[in-house]
Amino acid sequence: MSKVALITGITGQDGSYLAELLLDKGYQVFGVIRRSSSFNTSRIDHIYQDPHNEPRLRLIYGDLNDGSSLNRILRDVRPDEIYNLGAQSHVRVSFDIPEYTGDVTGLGTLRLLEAMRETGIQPRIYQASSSELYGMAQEVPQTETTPFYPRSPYACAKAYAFYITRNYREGYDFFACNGILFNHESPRRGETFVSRKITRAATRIKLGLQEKLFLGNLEARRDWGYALEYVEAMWLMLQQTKPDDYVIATGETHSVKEFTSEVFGLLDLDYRKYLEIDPRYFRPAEVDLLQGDASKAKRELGWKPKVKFKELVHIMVEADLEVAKREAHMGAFRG
Ligand code: NDP
Ligand code: GDR
Repeated sequence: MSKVALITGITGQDGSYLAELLLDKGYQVFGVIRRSSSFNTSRIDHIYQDPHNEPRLRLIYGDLNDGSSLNRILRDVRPDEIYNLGAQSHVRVSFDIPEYTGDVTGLGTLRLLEAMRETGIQPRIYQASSSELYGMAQEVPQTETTPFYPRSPYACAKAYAFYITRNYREGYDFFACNGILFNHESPRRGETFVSRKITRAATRIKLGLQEKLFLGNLEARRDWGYALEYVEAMWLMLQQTKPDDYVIATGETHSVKEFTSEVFGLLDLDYRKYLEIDPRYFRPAEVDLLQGDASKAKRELGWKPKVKFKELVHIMVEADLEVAKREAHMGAFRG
């Protein structure tokens, strides 16, 4: 009998890589999707439409805002493992829609845990916690014992989700894990996150499709890893003999300016000619420096990252150059 996994957020960057990983491992995968007036499954269409995966990948309508849908899904799917990746995940946007962010990203996790308690169906559960919890970092590098200091409505919602996950583990004996993942990127990263925004803009500039790149704070430093490797850590957490919380990171930190310079450099461009600062991208409260220490994950999960900063940038630039070439080709075709 193959294991059954339920993924919230399957249409996102991480959900798509995780679905691929679990299908490769022989799982039956169910993904929760939200109703949308336009298609939002572009990251998973290639696996959904692959006849080889039929009928091992199924999509079901549901929403983290809607507890009754989660109860119904649990009863129908009866998963062995849940990966709760669904969230309003954009930090800057969380300042514009704080209440909604709290509802989906914070209370959404509680709704899922309560659905497990109410139905008595208690799979192992992974909660997508975040390095944003460290916010105004109290020490460098950050480990599982570094105190949290959230700096945005998003991070406050993730703090609630982190603690409620731990609370259900301690209170009800749930096999519930928090993965405290530092920033991880890929060619599938959403285009409004800074890494992808830069690789998209620079490759488009290279092909004459765009003139400028507008960014906010260039001094913020992040520990950027490769999403494809990070989803493996999620799976590993749920395969252990006891549930726990783990930092997942590369251990390196680089500024937004360094990221920009590296991207443009690979394309033989001088970023200073194209970059402009737009204060609209500044945040009311910023997270200045993140650098993770993933020693515990290495020790206990046997997980360590292979792709570091330069290789990650290279992967993203190569992929976006292809996207830009297709756009240029379509433009020429349309005349
Ligand atoms: P994305 O923004 O790419 O994906 C978010 C997913 O959540 C999408 O599938 C989205 O669906 C879904 N979603 C949004 N609102 C709801 C809702 N109300 N009910 C159900 N699903 C919803 O995020 P990532 O893949 O980058 O990240 C995955 C998770 O990990 C998120 O929880 C994020 O906060 C967290 N995280 C991410 C890190 C990173 O660096 N990427 C680092 C640490 C934590 P739709 O397509 O319909 O919008
Ligand atoms: P972050 O990622 O906030 O760390 O959250 P993001 O890429 O949005 O920002 C990183 C840093 O870049 C600065 N920045 C800009 N950011 C964006 N988005 N757009 C810009 O134009 C820009 N200019 C400068 C930001 O100020 C910030 O300091 C991501 C999300 O995936 C979260 O869901 C996740 O929890 C954390 O990573 C870990």
